[in-house]
Amino acid sequence: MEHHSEYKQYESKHAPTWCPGCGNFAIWTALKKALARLHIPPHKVLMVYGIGCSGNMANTIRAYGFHGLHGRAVPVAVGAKLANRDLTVLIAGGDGDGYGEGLNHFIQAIRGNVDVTYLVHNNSIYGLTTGQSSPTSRKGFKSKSTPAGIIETALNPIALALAANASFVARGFAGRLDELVDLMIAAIEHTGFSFVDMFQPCVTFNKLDTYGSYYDSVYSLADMGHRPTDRLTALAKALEQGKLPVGIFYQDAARPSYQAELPYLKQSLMRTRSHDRDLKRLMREFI
Ligand SMILES: Cc1ncc(C[n+]2csc(CCOP(=O)(O)OP(=O)(O)O)c2C)c(N)n1
Ligand code: SF4
Ligand SMILES: [Mg+2]
Repeated sequence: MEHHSEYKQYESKHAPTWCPGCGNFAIWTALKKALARLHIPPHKVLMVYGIGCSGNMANTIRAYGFHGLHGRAVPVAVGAKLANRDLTVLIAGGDGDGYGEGLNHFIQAIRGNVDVTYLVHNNSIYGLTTGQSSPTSRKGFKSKSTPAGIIETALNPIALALAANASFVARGFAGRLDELVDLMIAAIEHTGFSFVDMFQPCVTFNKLDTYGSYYDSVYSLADMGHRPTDRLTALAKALEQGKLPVGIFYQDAARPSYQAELPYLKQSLMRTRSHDRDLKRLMREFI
């Protein structure tokens, strides 16, 4: 159990602007609980946000933050981690941001196994732009952009991550808060690229993937005795039809992270070598 004052230290003075009942509230709470339980102080945390309702968490978490371009949160986070490995770097983005516009970055980050944690608020819709189909919308889903139903089949991000050989693959659900906190903790503690897809009901624009539909189909992998050490078993779970397993699908704790394999970074922090450069002009561009 986290200490209340530790939890509160991640709260900014800005309240979220999400619709009442949005699954993002639970993810926001879970994130603060996970950081508090890990005792990571705010000045050691960098949150990198995608663009979307998910990314609008940006000013509601008290930590370092970078609200980047749509689909480009992952490479920003990777760059920041390589520059300063002392930071705990987390990415919060949407399914459109990460599995649509930014999909290639996702796969390349998996290949590199850079030590960042990627949290995807998967509501199977473009929420911020008021309800267009996303890469995880179910086939036939009707939305503003697909009034006759989407023709494309839905992407399976868990299977994709496993096929690309991600070293940590998990899925949570905003309706199961305690489990989500545990998954976030395990992901942050994992050395290497850790990926958590999170079912996040969008109560305003997605009337198909609701709390009710998830409660009907979600079950815990751990309760079923799943051991997350075998990639093929994990893939079979990811491809299961009908029911939706949540928990850790797969973890390879032995695989070295990108940083560990780069002699240049082993010597000293990249940021400590930039003192002799004039960074003021660069800073002015971003502030
Ligand atoms: C390059 C680019 N393309 C499109 C947009 C418009 N846009 C902003 S948010 C968004 C979709 C967000 O959907 P998702 O990533 O699923 O986040 P959600 O709002 O559902 O949390 C789009 C298409 C943009 N800002 N930049
Ligand atoms: S539009 Fe959907 S995802 Fe965005 S805040 Fe509202 S309920 Fe949440
Ligand atoms: Mg979305």
